[in-house]
Amino acid sequence: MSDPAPTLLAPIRLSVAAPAYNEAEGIEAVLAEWHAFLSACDAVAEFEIVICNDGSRDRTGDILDRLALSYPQLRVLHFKQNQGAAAALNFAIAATHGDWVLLIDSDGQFPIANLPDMLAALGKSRAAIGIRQKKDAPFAQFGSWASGVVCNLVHGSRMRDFNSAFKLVWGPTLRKLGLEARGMNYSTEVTSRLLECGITPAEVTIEHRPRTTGVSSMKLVRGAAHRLLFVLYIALRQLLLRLGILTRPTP
Ligand SMILES: Nc1nc2c(ncn2[C@@H]2O[C@H](COP(=O)(O)OP(=O)(O)OP(=O)(O)O)[C@@H](O)[C@H]2O)c(=O)[nH]1
Ligand SMILES: [Mg+2]
Repeated sequence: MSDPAPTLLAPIRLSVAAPAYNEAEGIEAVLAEWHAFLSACDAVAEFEIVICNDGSRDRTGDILDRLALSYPQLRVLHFKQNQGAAAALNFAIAATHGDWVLLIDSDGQFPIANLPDMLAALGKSRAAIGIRQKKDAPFAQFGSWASGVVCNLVHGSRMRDFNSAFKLVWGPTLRKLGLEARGMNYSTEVTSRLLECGITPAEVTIEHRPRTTGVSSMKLVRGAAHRLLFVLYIALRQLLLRLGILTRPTP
């Protein structure tokens, strides 16, 4: 049986889940921003922040461990070796307990002040996606646009930002999705899996800042190749689901 539908009448119990890789330069300010905002947010009854340090080579892990001493709501998980953003995010998601989980990057590009707009947009849906004002390099923008077009086509959906990493998802559903991606395709995968379960995420335009700290470790050519293969996998998966060769997951 599927979980009972969520209601949003009262302040929520929220988990924030994020991957972090070599974010030493900005992570302290980002955590301070999240903590201050969530502590003061009327829509949030209680919160936890679960961050997985993805085998960072800089001081990200040490800084997070130190911050956990001052922020009781912060839980830090560590990978000894770098496993990729999706693996780190999945590990963080599995450790969450909240009724709602906010997926967010830890480089400060998504202001957490977008949360009330996400909550307002939810309506009766179990998920909301933040539509970014794209400021990426043209090549990355094209890759994101093209993969969004193909994913919408195979799902028969019309998501305006299929690959946005900023999402608010009903916790029991998210924790059951059984995500498989390891690298940078996690945002595409979460949207795809939600649609597979019959959940059409609400969408709302959000503020999205350019990266101001740390260094992007995105590998353009390898990233593009992985994205292409991943989108092909999603297309094949949808075909197998339609043919009844795979079992359709329940929300
Ligand atoms: N690039 C990268 N990011 C990782 C990894 N593991 C965890 N992350 C985190 O995943 C999130 C997204 O990575 P970003 O490099 O910011 O990806 P992006 O936002 O698409 O690219 P930028 O615009 O360059 O920031 C960040 O919070 C990273 O700290 C990893 O192995 N590589
Ligand atoms: Mg980023």
